[in-house]
Amino acid sequence: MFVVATAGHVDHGKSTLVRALTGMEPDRWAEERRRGMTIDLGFAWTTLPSGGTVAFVDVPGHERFVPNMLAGVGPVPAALIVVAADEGWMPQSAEHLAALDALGVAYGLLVVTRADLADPGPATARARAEIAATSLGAVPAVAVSGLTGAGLPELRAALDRLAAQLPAPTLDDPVRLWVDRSFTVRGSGTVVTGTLGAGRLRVGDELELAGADEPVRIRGLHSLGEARAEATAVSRVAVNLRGTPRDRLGRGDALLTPGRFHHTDLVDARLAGDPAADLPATLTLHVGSAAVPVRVRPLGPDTVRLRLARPLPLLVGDRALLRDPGRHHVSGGVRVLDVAPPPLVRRGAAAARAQVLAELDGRPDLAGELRRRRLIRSGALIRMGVPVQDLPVHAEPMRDGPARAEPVAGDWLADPAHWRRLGEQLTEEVARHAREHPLAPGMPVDALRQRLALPDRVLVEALVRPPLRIHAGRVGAASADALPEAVARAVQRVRAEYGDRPFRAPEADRLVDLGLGPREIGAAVRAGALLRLADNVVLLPDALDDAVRVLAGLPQPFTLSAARQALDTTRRVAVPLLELLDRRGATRRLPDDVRIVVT
Ligand SMILES: Nc1nc2c(ncn2[C@@H]2O[C@H](COP(=O)(O)OP(=O)(O)O)[C@@H](O)[C@H]2O)c(=O)[nH]1
Ligand SMILES: [Mg+2]
Repeated sequence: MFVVATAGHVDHGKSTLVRALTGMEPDRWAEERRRGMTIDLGFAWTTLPSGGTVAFVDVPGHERFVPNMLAGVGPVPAALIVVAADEGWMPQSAEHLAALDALGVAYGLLVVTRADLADPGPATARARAEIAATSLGAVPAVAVSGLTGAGLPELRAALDRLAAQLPAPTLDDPVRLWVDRSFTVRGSGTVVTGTLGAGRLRVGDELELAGADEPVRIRGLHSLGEARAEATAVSRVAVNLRGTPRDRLGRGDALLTPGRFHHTDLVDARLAGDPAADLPATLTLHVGSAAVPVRVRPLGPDTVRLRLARPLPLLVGDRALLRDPGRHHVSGGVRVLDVAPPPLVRRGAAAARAQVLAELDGRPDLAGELRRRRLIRSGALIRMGVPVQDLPVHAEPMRDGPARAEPVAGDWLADPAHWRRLGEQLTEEVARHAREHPLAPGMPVDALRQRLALPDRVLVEALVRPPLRIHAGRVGAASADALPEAVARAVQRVRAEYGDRPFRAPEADRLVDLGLGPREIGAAVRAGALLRLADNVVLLPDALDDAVRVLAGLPQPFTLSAARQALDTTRRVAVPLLELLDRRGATRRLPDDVRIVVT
């Protein structure tokens, strides 16, 4: 299906044209028919000569109803610009065209109506010149009469050609269905309609609705008046929602693929075209079918910060327009550059921000986002409209290596240079902590998290690299090398004196002579330099494996005394050593105080 919105001044024949093409009545309201004037959006459709379907969103032309017009064209990628031959270019011709331009609409047709009343030549020439200067560029023009039907076959053919030019919709993209109508159908409940610009909807799907805690579920789908199990972009759809009260949603709300959009009330954006120097401080932002008052804070020459009166599901790259409702004036288009911009608190922050924004163009840029945000969850980036997979990641300067889209921990993504700096900082913090607390068993992970200002413990854990290690919630050196000098020297002496008698533990006096008190022994044990069997009973750490080897050579089962002799040691060592081996499952104790080596 191909969806096209009308545009043009009131009474130029838009609704008459839609009626003539479709045989359907776009003016839905009694009041519209009584006054002969479109007030709200109308919807109609027909089959084209190619067999394809075109659906029209018919908009009001009166200046009072421009907000309704904008809700209709916002989500629609193509426009039918209607100008009456007898009246020519008029104020809302200009305002509607400015709106299409601001939204970046690139596909359209010029239809000069009421050609039975006047020569369409002058109106065509003027309109073409106006349109050529916008995002629509040079467009084909057709002269028609809604009264006589002249020109309608040519218009149908032109519509077919326009439909063929439109880019193929992206069906795998997340859904953001901007609601343009909501109503209640007896027996079915709440129904909303909109133009599905991307993605697909299926009966049974769950969707997100801003402000609703629970997802909403699709109970039924209609398109072009028929029930469907699935609707794909681009199409007009009516969605019946299960259990969602009518007053929960209306025009300007959006039904969303869950987890794919960030609701934001603060965006940084670039103004399109030649931004007016005297942009009012308060304007209305129109995007999709939504219209929200915004406060405008200029940042750079063509960049602004917008504070929205209510949050909207916006993505990087979104096009929107700013309008001054008091002056009936489209102030211009904006392109969203950042949907989660940093607060501007320090002096000079706004100027610095303007410099950052000057570099952005609204195209999602993973490496740039990582560089600016340094650390962010991939889900948060996706919700901003920055795909994390399948994106070309720009190589950073060689020494940093390429930016990586693989998480550094959990779903955290990091700027490579920042991650490397964090790693260095962590090493420094741990070293400093060790200097200040030489006998402490490393620095607590949470203290490190705070020192490095990291939002998540898993990031600290991921930054720990050998020779550092995490043990019992602390980060410290894994090897004896990092022990305080004096302790390391004492351990060396133990090694020299007992290396050839590995199961002889230094006597308590000897430990005192060596300067190995309980705290020093604790530090050496945590560093893996000594093995503690009991208070004041320590061995070198390889003793356990050696002991198992020796004991395995004994006739099984063996007694404590046999073990003591084989190991050439004393009861003081043999008893706790065998108990430790029991606990580790290397030996098993049987009745009568004999043991076997477990193989
Ligand atoms: N003679 C003539 N009248 C037309 C034509 N198209 C529309 N009209 C009349 O112009 C008036 C406004 O038309 P309408 O379609 O409501 O304009 P809209 O406000 O742009 O939707 C109506 O009285 C129509 O009958 C046309 O091609 N020829
Ligand atoms: Mg109308």
